[in-house]
Parts: sequence; structure tokens; C-alpha cells
Amino acid sequence: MPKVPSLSSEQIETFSRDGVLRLDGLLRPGAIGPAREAVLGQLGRLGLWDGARWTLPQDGRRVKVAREIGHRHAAVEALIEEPSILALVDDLLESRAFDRAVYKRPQILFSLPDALAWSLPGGWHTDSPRLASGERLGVQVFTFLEPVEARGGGTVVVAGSHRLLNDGKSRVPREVNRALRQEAFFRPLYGQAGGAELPSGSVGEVPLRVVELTGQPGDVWVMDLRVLHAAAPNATDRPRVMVTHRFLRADLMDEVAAAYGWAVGALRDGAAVR
Ligand SMILES: O=C(O)CCC(=O)C(=O)O
Repeated sequence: MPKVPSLSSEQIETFSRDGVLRLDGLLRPGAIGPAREAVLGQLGRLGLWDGARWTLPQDGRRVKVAREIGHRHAAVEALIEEPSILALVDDLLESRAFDRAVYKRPQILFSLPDALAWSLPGGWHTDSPRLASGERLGVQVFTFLEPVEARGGGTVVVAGSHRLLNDGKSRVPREVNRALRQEAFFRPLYGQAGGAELPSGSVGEVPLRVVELTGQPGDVWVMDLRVLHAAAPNATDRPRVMVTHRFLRADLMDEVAAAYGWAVGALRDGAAVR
């Protein structure tokens, strides 16, 4: 497959600094359109979408994504095979192979409007351990099947947080949370404060800021897997429909298993990394 030109040196620098980067219109309409149709078709069968408009449940009902929408849609799975996505991942993994056993297919992120006013959520986490080698385990890609505007339920991330706790010690996500909550910047996130502003500040020399992943269908965000992030409330009047996938470096899977205290090779048959 021909390599599609991917990131500029400025974009690589931004990604190294922030751990997150937005790429407008990276996915072509011919790829995002069928994925959108597949998922919205499913939401149509649930009576939420009539082909042009949303009808929101008035009874507080929630949608169970895995059971009611499902994650297995060929057109959605095809998104992560798009040359533009593969080139992006190849750039950021420096041409190393990624694992296909742990995360086999992309995941739909769906949330109905669920808040009158937006506030900082709880549930901050990482999906990767810190590795003793200091290596980045991989990247997570997000895109949108419907426009997601500010306060519309887009995932929130702490830009810069991947640069913390790379001190030669391996830490599973629970230990990352425990260490970060000692820092003044993170206390409002782990506490109950729940303000409406997106905080910015620093820990030591590392600048940090909370960023909401917003965008239009086909826009892509890519995130270093070490970045702290959380699901956010949706304070708009339309559902949030996103797709995400994690690309993990295959050559680091044994180090990941060791970080969790599992046997070498434990991840080769596809156990979840959490
Ligand atoms: O935006 C969301 O629903 C949560 C995303 C998330 O936490 C994840 O992908 O790990």
C-alpha cells in the first residue's frame, strides 16, 4: 500500500509536547459516510434517529452501546484500515508493528444528552501502564460520526499528562491515578469540585491543560496512551457519536504483561489492558 504523507515536524512536536493532536478532515467522506450510516441506522432501529433528526428518549432511558448499537460494523472497522490512519499510526509508532490481538476492532462511544449544564467529570484514567522503559505504549485515535461541539460529550483529556511519571518505574493505571492525585493541579479532577471551566496549570516544568475532543465527521484526534482522560457529560441537545481505537506497540506487550505482574506472553492471546 503506498504511504500517504502524514505528519509534519510541527505536528510531531505538538504531539510530543501535548500528547494529543487534532487532524481536521483526516478521514475521507467516502470512509466516514458508510460508518456513520451503519451506526445511525442502528440508532434508527432504536427509534432515536429518523434519517434527519434525533428523537430523544424522555424517560431517562440510556442506550447500552455494546448490546443496542454493537461495535461490529464492517464500515466502522474499515476506518482503522484507512491509509490516512495507518500512516498516522506508522509515523507515531515509528514504523513498529502494532498488536491486533488485544484491541481487535474499534469501539463506538455514544452518549445521549445527560446534563443541563456541563461540568468536569470524574472517572479520570489511563488505559496504559507507565512502563519502566519510559516508552509510549501506543496511541489512541478518535473520530466523530456526528458533529461534537464544546460541552457535547466529547472525551476530555489532560494535555501534557503523558510527560509525568516517566521515572523508570512501572506503574499500572491505578498507581498512576494514586500518584497524580497528590498534585495540586489534579485534585479538582479527582475530587468532587466539578467546575465548568477547563483547567490549565502545571506540575513542575510540565504545562497541563484540559482539552475537550470536539470536531466534525472525519476529523481525527490522536492521543498518547499515557494521557489522563475521562468520559464527559453531554450538555447539548444532540447525542455524541464517536469512534475510537487503540494501537499498541506489539514489541512492548511483554513489558506490559510484566507491569501487571502477568506471565510473559499473557497478552499475546488478547487479554484486555486496563
Ligand atoms: O468518551 C468516552 O466515552 C470515554 C473514552 C474513554 O475513556 C476511553 O476511550 O478510554
